[in-house]
Amino acid sequence: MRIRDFKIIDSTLREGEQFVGANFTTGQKIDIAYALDQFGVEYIELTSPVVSERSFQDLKAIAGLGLRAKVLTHIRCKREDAAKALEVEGLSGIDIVIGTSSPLRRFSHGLSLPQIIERAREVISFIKGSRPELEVRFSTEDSFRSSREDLFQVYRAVDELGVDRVGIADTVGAATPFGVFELVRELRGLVRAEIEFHGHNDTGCAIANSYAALAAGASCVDTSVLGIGERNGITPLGGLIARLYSLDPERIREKYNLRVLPRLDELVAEMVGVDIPFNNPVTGIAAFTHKAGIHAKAILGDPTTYEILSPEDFGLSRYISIAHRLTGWNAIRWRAEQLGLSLGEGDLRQVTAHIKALADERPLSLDDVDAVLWRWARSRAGSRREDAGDL
Ligand code: HCA
Ligand code: CU
Repeated sequence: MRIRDFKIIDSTLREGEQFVGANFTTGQKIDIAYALDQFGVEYIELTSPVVSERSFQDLKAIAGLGLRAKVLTHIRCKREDAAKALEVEGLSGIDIVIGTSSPLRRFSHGLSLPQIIERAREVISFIKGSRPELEVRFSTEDSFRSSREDLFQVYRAVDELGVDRVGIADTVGAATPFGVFELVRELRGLVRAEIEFHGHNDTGCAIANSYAALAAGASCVDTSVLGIGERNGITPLGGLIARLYSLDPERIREKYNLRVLPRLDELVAEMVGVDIPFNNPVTGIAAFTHKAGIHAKAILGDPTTYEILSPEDFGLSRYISIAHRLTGWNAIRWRAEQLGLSLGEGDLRQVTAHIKALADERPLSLDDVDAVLWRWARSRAGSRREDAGDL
Protein backbone atom coordinates (compact mmCIF):
# COMPACT_ATOMS: atom_id res chain seq x y z
CA MET A 1 0.00 0.00 0.00
CA ARG A 2 1.37 3.43 -0.93
CA ILE A 3 0.93 6.09 1.68
CA ARG A 4 1.82 9.38 0.09
CA ASP A 5 0.13 12.17 1.90
CA PHE A 6 0.78 12.12 5.56
CA LYS A 7 2.17 14.50 8.13
CA ILE A 8 4.29 13.96 11.20
CA ILE A 9 3.28 15.77 14.35
CA ASP A 10 6.35 15.48 16.49
CA SER A 11 5.54 15.70 20.17
CA THR A 12 9.02 15.38 21.70
CA LEU A 13 8.42 18.78 23.27
CA ARG A 14 5.03 17.76 24.71
CA GLU A 15 4.60 13.99 25.12
CA GLY A 16 8.41 13.70 25.30
CA GLU A 17 8.48 16.06 28.25
CA GLN A 18 6.35 13.48 30.05
CA PHE A 19 9.24 10.97 29.85
CA VAL A 20 10.69 10.35 33.29
CA GLY A 21 14.19 11.52 32.30
CA ALA A 22 13.12 14.65 30.41
CA ASN A 23 13.54 18.06 31.95
CA PHE A 24 14.37 20.27 28.99
CA THR A 25 15.82 23.73 29.42
CA THR A 26 14.71 26.51 27.08
CA GLY A 27 17.94 26.16 25.12
CA GLN A 28 17.49 22.42 24.77
CA LYS A 29 13.92 22.85 23.54
CA ILE A 30 15.13 25.32 20.95
CA ASP A 31 17.88 22.94 19.82
CA ILE A 32 15.36 20.12 19.48
CA ALA A 33 12.91 22.35 17.61
CA TYR A 34 15.59 23.44 15.12
CA ALA A 35 16.74 19.86 14.56
CA LEU A 36 13.18 18.63 14.04
CA ASP A 37 12.60 21.48 11.63
CA GLN A 38 15.75 20.63 9.75
CA PHE A 39 14.64 17.02 9.55
CA GLY A 40 11.39 18.29 8.08
CA VAL A 41 8.57 17.21 10.39
CA GLU A 42 5.43 19.07 9.45
CA TYR A 43 4.36 19.95 13.00
CA ILE A 44 6.00 20.41 16.38
CA GLU A 45 3.74 20.08 19.40
CA LEU A 46 4.61 21.78 22.68
CA THR A 47 3.44 21.44 26.24
CA SER A 48 0.44 23.43 27.35
CA PRO A 49 1.14 27.06 28.28
CA VAL A 50 -0.82 26.66 31.52
CA VAL A 51 1.59 24.07 32.90
CA SER A 52 4.05 26.69 34.13
CA GLU A 53 5.37 30.15 33.36
CA ARG A 54 8.47 28.57 31.77
CA SER A 55 6.28 26.41 29.52
CA PHE A 56 4.38 29.52 28.43
CA GLN A 57 7.57 31.49 27.72
CA ASP A 58 9.18 28.57 25.88
CA LEU A 59 6.08 28.12 23.73
CA LYS A 60 6.23 31.80 22.79
CA ALA A 61 9.95 31.55 22.04
CA ILE A 62 9.59 28.50 19.77
CA ALA A 63 6.47 29.80 18.03
CA GLY A 64 8.51 32.94 17.32
CA LEU A 65 11.50 31.16 15.74
CA GLY A 66 9.98 31.31 12.26
CA LEU A 67 10.36 27.58 11.69
CA ARG A 68 9.10 25.93 8.56
CA ALA A 69 7.28 23.41 10.78
CA LYS A 70 3.96 24.52 12.21
CA VAL A 71 4.04 24.98 15.96
CA LEU A 72 1.16 23.58 18.01
CA THR A 73 0.32 23.50 21.65
CA HIS A 74 -1.66 20.89 23.52
CA ILE A 75 -4.37 21.83 26.00
CA ARG A 76 -7.16 20.39 28.09
CA CYS A 77 -10.64 21.12 26.85
CA LYS A 78 -10.92 24.24 28.98
CA ARG A 79 -11.61 27.82 28.07
CA GLU A 80 -8.84 29.16 30.33
CA ASP A 81 -6.25 26.88 28.68
CA ALA A 82 -7.40 28.04 25.25
CA ALA A 83 -7.26 31.68 26.35
CA LYS A 84 -3.62 31.31 27.38
CA ALA A 85 -2.72 29.56 24.11
CA LEU A 86 -4.43 32.30 22.13
CA GLU A 87 -1.95 34.79 23.57
CA VAL A 88 0.90 33.08 21.71
CA GLU A 89 1.92 34.75 18.47
CA GLY A 90 3.28 32.60 15.68
CA LEU A 91 1.28 29.58 16.83
CA SER A 92 -0.30 27.54 14.04
CA GLY A 93 -2.75 25.46 15.96
CA ILE A 94 -4.17 24.12 19.18
CA ASP A 95 -4.58 20.45 20.02
CA ILE A 96 -7.40 19.83 22.46
CA VAL A 97 -7.77 16.59 24.37
CA ILE A 98 -10.44 15.21 26.67
CA GLY A 99 -11.00 11.76 28.15
CA THR A 100 -13.98 9.87 26.81
CA SER A 101 -13.53 6.42 28.40
CA SER A 102 -15.77 5.76 31.38
CA PRO A 103 -12.91 5.56 33.95
CA LEU A 104 -11.60 8.92 32.76
CA ARG A 105 -15.07 10.42 32.70
CA ARG A 106 -15.59 9.29 36.26
CA PHE A 107 -12.15 9.93 37.77
CA SER A 108 -10.64 12.66 35.61
CA HIS A 109 -13.00 15.47 34.62
CA GLY A 110 -16.33 14.04 35.82
CA LEU A 111 -18.25 15.20 32.75
CA SER A 112 -21.00 13.22 31.05
CA LEU A 113 -20.98 12.77 27.28
CA PRO A 114 -23.39 15.65 26.57
CA GLN A 115 -21.30 17.82 28.89
CA ILE A 116 -18.12 16.84 27.00
CA ILE A 117 -19.75 17.85 23.72
CA GLU A 118 -20.99 21.11 25.22
CA ARG A 119 -17.52 21.88 26.56
CA ALA A 120 -15.99 21.04 23.17
CA ARG A 121 -18.44 23.42 21.50
CA GLU A 122 -17.53 26.20 23.91
CA VAL A 123 -13.75 25.81 23.56
CA ILE A 124 -13.67 25.22 19.80
CA SER A 125 -15.93 28.18 19.02
CA PHE A 126 -13.91 30.34 21.38
CA ILE A 127 -10.69 29.52 19.49
CA LYS A 128 -12.19 29.73 16.01
CA GLY A 129 -13.99 32.95 16.95
CA SER A 130 -10.82 34.57 18.33
CA ARG A 131 -8.25 33.42 15.79
CA PRO A 132 -9.89 31.72 12.82
CA GLU A 133 -6.50 31.08 11.19
CA LEU A 134 -5.54 28.60 13.91
CA GLU A 135 -5.87 24.89 13.19
CA VAL A 136 -7.85 23.06 15.82
CA ARG A 137 -7.54 19.41 16.63
CA PHE A 138 -9.88 17.58 18.96
CA SER A 139 -8.78 14.29 20.41
CA THR A 140 -10.36 11.74 22.72
CA GLU A 141 -7.98 10.40 25.33
CA ASP A 142 -8.04 6.62 25.77
CA SER A 143 -10.08 6.16 22.59
CA PHE A 144 -9.72 2.39 22.51
CA ARG A 145 -11.33 1.90 25.90
CA SER A 146 -14.17 4.27 25.09
CA SER A 147 -17.43 3.03 23.64
CA ARG A 148 -17.61 3.36 19.85
CA GLU A 149 -20.95 5.06 20.13
CA ASP A 150 -19.62 7.70 22.51
CA LEU A 151 -16.53 8.25 20.43
CA PHE A 152 -18.39 8.73 17.20
CA GLN A 153 -20.88 11.04 18.83
CA VAL A 154 -18.01 13.26 19.99
CA TYR A 155 -16.15 13.10 16.68
CA ARG A 156 -19.27 13.95 14.68
CA ALA A 157 -20.04 16.89 16.94
CA VAL A 158 -16.54 18.38 16.73
CA ASP A 159 -16.40 17.72 13.01
CA GLU A 160 -19.52 19.80 12.58
CA LEU A 161 -17.89 22.50 14.67
CA GLY A 162 -15.22 22.72 12.00
CA VAL A 163 -12.14 21.18 13.61
CA ASP A 164 -9.26 20.56 11.23
CA ARG A 165 -8.27 17.22 12.74
CA VAL A 166 -9.84 14.64 14.97
CA GLY A 167 -7.40 12.66 17.06
CA ILE A 168 -7.53 9.05 18.13
CA ALA A 169 -5.37 8.44 21.18
CA ASP A 170 -4.24 5.00 22.27
CA THR A 171 -3.30 6.42 25.64
CA VAL A 172 -2.46 3.14 27.34
CA GLY A 173 -1.03 1.26 24.36
CA ALA A 174 -3.97 -1.15 24.33
CA ALA A 175 -4.72 -1.05 20.61
CA THR A 176 -3.76 -3.65 18.03
CA PRO A 177 -2.96 -2.88 14.39
CA PHE A 178 -6.19 -4.50 13.22
CA GLY A 179 -8.20 -2.62 15.85
CA VAL A 180 -6.65 0.67 14.76
CA PHE A 181 -7.26 -0.08 11.10
CA GLU A 182 -10.88 -0.87 11.76
CA LEU A 183 -11.57 2.21 13.90
CA VAL A 184 -9.86 4.61 11.52
CA ARG A 185 -11.65 3.06 8.53
CA GLU A 186 -14.99 3.59 10.15
CA LEU A 187 -14.19 7.09 11.31
CA ARG A 188 -12.89 8.00 7.84
CA GLY A 189 -16.40 7.44 6.54
CA LEU A 190 -17.94 9.60 9.24
CA VAL A 191 -15.99 12.85 9.42
CA ARG A 192 -14.68 15.43 7.02
CA ALA A 193 -11.70 16.42 9.21
CA GLU A 194 -8.26 14.85 8.88
CA ILE A 195 -7.55 11.97 11.24
CA GLU A 196 -4.56 11.96 13.58
CA PHE A 197 -3.28 8.93 15.47
CA HIS A 198 -1.39 9.01 18.77
CA GLY A 199 -0.17 5.63 19.94
CA HIS A 200 1.59 4.52 23.10
CA ASN A 201 4.09 1.70 23.01
CA ASP A 202 3.28 -0.40 26.08
CA THR A 203 3.16 -3.60 24.02
CA GLY A 204 5.62 -2.54 21.32
CA CYS A 205 2.86 -1.93 18.76
CA ALA A 206 3.13 1.84 18.38
CA ILE A 207 4.83 1.81 14.98
CA ALA A 208 2.59 -0.94 13.60
CA ASN A 209 -0.48 0.82 14.94
CA SER A 210 0.57 4.13 13.40
CA TYR A 211 1.15 2.43 10.09
CA ALA A 212 -2.28 0.76 10.31
CA ALA A 213 -3.84 4.17 10.99
CA LEU A 214 -2.21 5.66 7.89
CA ALA A 215 -3.17 2.67 5.79
CA ALA A 216 -6.79 3.07 6.90
CA GLY A 217 -7.01 6.75 5.99
CA ALA A 218 -5.44 8.75 8.83
CA SER A 219 -3.12 11.45 7.58
CA CYS A 220 -1.25 12.52 10.71
CA VAL A 221 0.81 10.53 13.17
CA ASP A 222 2.21 11.74 16.49
CA THR A 223 5.82 10.81 17.16
CA SER A 224 8.62 11.71 19.49
CA VAL A 225 12.35 11.36 19.08
CA LEU A 226 13.32 7.87 20.32
CA GLY A 227 9.66 7.47 21.27
CA ILE A 228 10.08 9.21 24.61
CA GLY A 229 6.92 9.94 26.53
CA GLU A 230 4.76 8.88 29.44
CA ARG A 231 5.82 5.37 30.67
CA ASN A 232 7.73 3.76 27.77
CA GLY A 233 6.49 6.34 25.33
CA ILE A 234 4.90 6.58 21.90
CA THR A 235 5.68 5.98 18.24
CA PRO A 236 9.37 6.81 17.71
CA LEU A 237 10.08 9.21 14.88
CA GLY A 238 12.96 7.10 13.52
CA GLY A 239 10.98 3.88 13.68
CA LEU A 240 8.03 5.35 11.86
CA ILE A 241 10.37 6.73 9.22
CA ALA A 242 11.99 3.31 8.82
CA ARG A 243 8.56 1.69 8.45
CA LEU A 244 7.47 4.16 5.77
CA TYR A 245 10.84 4.38 4.00
CA SER A 246 10.93 0.63 3.47
CA LEU A 247 7.64 0.90 1.58
CA ASP A 248 8.40 3.98 -0.49
CA PRO A 249 12.02 5.13 -0.21
CA GLU A 250 11.83 7.86 -2.86
CA ARG A 251 8.88 9.51 -1.20
CA ILE A 252 10.51 9.52 2.22
CA ARG A 253 13.83 10.73 0.84
CA GLU A 254 12.12 13.65 -0.88
CA LYS A 255 9.94 14.52 2.12
CA TYR A 256 12.55 14.45 4.90
CA ASN A 257 16.19 15.26 5.46
CA LEU A 258 17.09 11.78 6.64
CA ARG A 259 20.68 12.59 7.51
CA VAL A 260 19.45 14.66 10.44
CA LEU A 261 17.89 11.63 12.14
CA PRO A 262 21.05 10.22 13.80
CA ARG A 263 21.84 13.65 15.23
CA LEU A 264 18.30 14.04 16.54
CA ASP A 265 18.39 10.65 18.25
CA GLU A 266 21.80 11.37 19.78
CA LEU A 267 20.81 14.85 20.87
CA VAL A 268 17.67 13.74 22.68
CA ALA A 269 19.24 10.58 24.12
CA GLU A 270 21.94 12.69 25.71
CA MET A 271 19.50 15.31 27.00
CA VAL A 272 17.29 12.74 28.71
CA GLY A 273 20.17 10.57 29.92
CA VAL A 274 19.58 7.35 27.99
CA ASP A 275 21.56 5.34 25.44
CA ILE A 276 20.12 4.76 22.00
CA PRO A 277 18.90 1.14 22.23
CA PHE A 278 21.16 -1.31 20.33
CA ASN A 279 18.18 -2.49 18.29
CA ASN A 280 16.73 0.92 17.51
CA PRO A 281 15.60 1.22 13.89
CA VAL A 282 18.25 3.09 11.86
CA THR A 283 20.37 4.45 14.71
CA GLY A 284 20.83 1.42 16.96
CA ILE A 285 24.45 0.29 17.02
CA ALA A 286 23.49 -3.02 15.39
CA ALA A 287 21.02 -1.65 12.82
CA PHE A 288 23.44 -2.04 9.91
CA THR A 289 25.78 -4.70 11.27
CA HIS A 290 25.94 -7.99 9.39
CA LYS A 291 27.50 -11.06 10.87
CA ALA A 292 26.80 -14.57 9.54
CA GLY A 293 29.00 -15.66 6.63
CA ILE A 294 26.01 -16.13 4.33
CA HIS A 295 24.75 -12.64 5.08
CA ALA A 296 28.18 -11.07 4.74
CA LYS A 297 28.74 -12.70 1.36
CA ALA A 298 25.41 -11.49 -0.01
CA ILE A 299 25.77 -8.00 1.45
CA LEU A 300 29.20 -7.68 -0.15
CA GLY A 301 27.67 -8.61 -3.48
CA ASP A 302 24.59 -6.40 -3.17
CA PRO A 303 23.53 -4.65 0.07
CA THR A 304 19.83 -4.86 -0.79
CA THR A 305 19.99 -8.61 -0.18
CA TYR A 306 19.77 -8.08 3.55
CA GLU A 307 19.01 -4.37 3.93
CA ILE A 308 15.67 -2.71 3.30
CA LEU A 309 17.03 0.60 4.56
CA SER A 310 20.09 2.07 2.99
CA PRO A 311 22.45 3.37 5.70
CA GLU A 312 23.94 5.94 3.29
CA ASP A 313 20.58 7.70 3.07
CA PHE A 314 20.85 8.41 6.78
CA GLY A 315 24.52 9.40 6.57
CA LEU A 316 25.52 6.10 8.18
CA SER A 317 27.54 3.13 7.01
CA ARG A 318 27.14 -0.60 7.29
CA TYR A 319 29.48 -2.78 9.27
CA ILE A 320 30.37 -6.36 8.52
CA SER A 321 31.45 -8.31 11.53
CA ILE A 322 33.91 -11.04 10.56
CA ALA A 323 35.80 -12.00 13.70
CA HIS A 324 33.73 -14.94 14.92
CA ARG A 325 32.92 -18.57 14.24
CA LEU A 326 30.02 -17.78 11.92
CA THR A 327 32.31 -16.03 9.49
CA GLY A 328 32.78 -17.17 5.88
CA TRP A 329 35.63 -17.07 3.39
CA ASN A 330 33.99 -14.39 1.24
CA ALA A 331 33.95 -12.03 4.19
CA ILE A 332 37.57 -12.91 4.98
CA ARG A 333 38.52 -12.29 1.34
CA TRP A 334 36.88 -8.87 1.54
CA ARG A 335 38.94 -8.07 4.61
CA ALA A 336 42.12 -9.36 2.98
CA GLU A 337 41.45 -7.10 -0.01
CA GLN A 338 40.91 -4.14 2.31
CA LEU A 339 44.33 -4.87 3.79
CA GLY A 340 45.82 -5.08 0.30
CA LEU A 341 46.66 -8.78 0.64
CA SER A 342 46.19 -11.03 -2.30
CA LEU A 343 45.39 -14.56 -1.25
CA GLY A 344 43.95 -17.24 -3.49
CA GLU A 345 40.72 -19.06 -2.75
CA GLY A 346 42.49 -22.10 -1.33
CA ASP A 347 44.42 -19.92 1.10
CA LEU A 348 41.37 -17.93 2.05
CA ARG A 349 39.42 -21.06 2.82
CA GLN A 350 42.24 -22.32 5.01
CA VAL A 351 42.63 -18.99 6.84
CA THR A 352 38.88 -18.94 7.40
CA ALA A 353 38.94 -22.43 8.90
CA HIS A 354 41.77 -21.31 11.16
CA ILE A 355 39.86 -18.20 12.26
CA LYS A 356 36.76 -20.26 13.03
CA ALA A 357 38.87 -22.65 15.11
CA LEU A 358 40.40 -19.72 17.00
CA ALA A 359 36.95 -18.22 17.59
CA ASP A 360 35.88 -21.51 19.15
CA GLU A 361 38.68 -21.03 21.68
CA ARG A 362 38.23 -17.37 22.59
CA PRO A 363 36.46 -14.17 21.52
CA LEU A 364 38.24 -12.58 18.56
CA SER A 365 38.65 -8.98 17.51
CA LEU A 366 39.15 -7.60 14.04
CA ASP A 367 42.79 -7.05 14.98
CA ASP A 368 43.14 -10.79 15.61
CA VAL A 369 41.72 -11.55 12.17
CA ASP A 370 44.03 -9.00 10.60
CA ALA A 371 47.03 -10.47 12.40
CA VAL A 372 46.17 -13.97 11.10
CA LEU A 373 45.76 -12.62 7.58
CA TRP A 374 49.07 -10.76 7.69
CA ARG A 375 50.89 -13.79 9.05
CA TRP A 376 49.37 -16.01 6.41
CA ALA A 377 50.21 -13.58 3.61
CA ARG A 378 53.80 -13.25 4.88
CA SER A 379 54.31 -16.98 5.09
CA ARG A 380 52.82 -17.34 1.60
CA ALA A 381 55.19 -14.69 0.26
CA GLY A 382 58.07 -16.48 2.00
CA SER A 383 57.15 -19.82 0.49
CA ARG A 384 56.74 -18.20 -2.92
CA ARG A 385 60.24 -16.80 -2.58
CA GLU A 386 61.51 -20.26 -1.60
CA ASP A 387 59.69 -21.76 -4.58
CA ALA A 388 61.29 -19.17 -6.85
CA GLY A 389 64.72 -19.96 -5.34
CA ASP A 390 64.23 -23.64 -6.00
CA LEU A 391 63.68 -23.03 -9.63
C1 HCA B 1 -1.87 11.87 28.08
C2 HCA B 1 -2.52 12.57 26.92
C3 HCA B 1 -2.20 12.01 25.57
C4 HCA B 1 -2.93 12.89 24.60
C5 HCA B 1 -2.94 12.42 23.19
C6 HCA B 1 -3.62 13.35 22.24
C7 HCA B 1 -2.66 10.55 25.45
O1 HCA B 1 -0.73 12.20 28.39
O2 HCA B 1 -2.52 11.05 28.69
O3 HCA B 1 -3.67 14.53 22.49
O4 HCA B 1 -4.10 12.85 21.21
O5 HCA B 1 -1.85 9.68 25.25
O6 HCA B 1 -3.86 10.33 25.55
O7 HCA B 1 -0.81 12.03 25.35
CU1 CU C 1 0.17 10.25 24.98
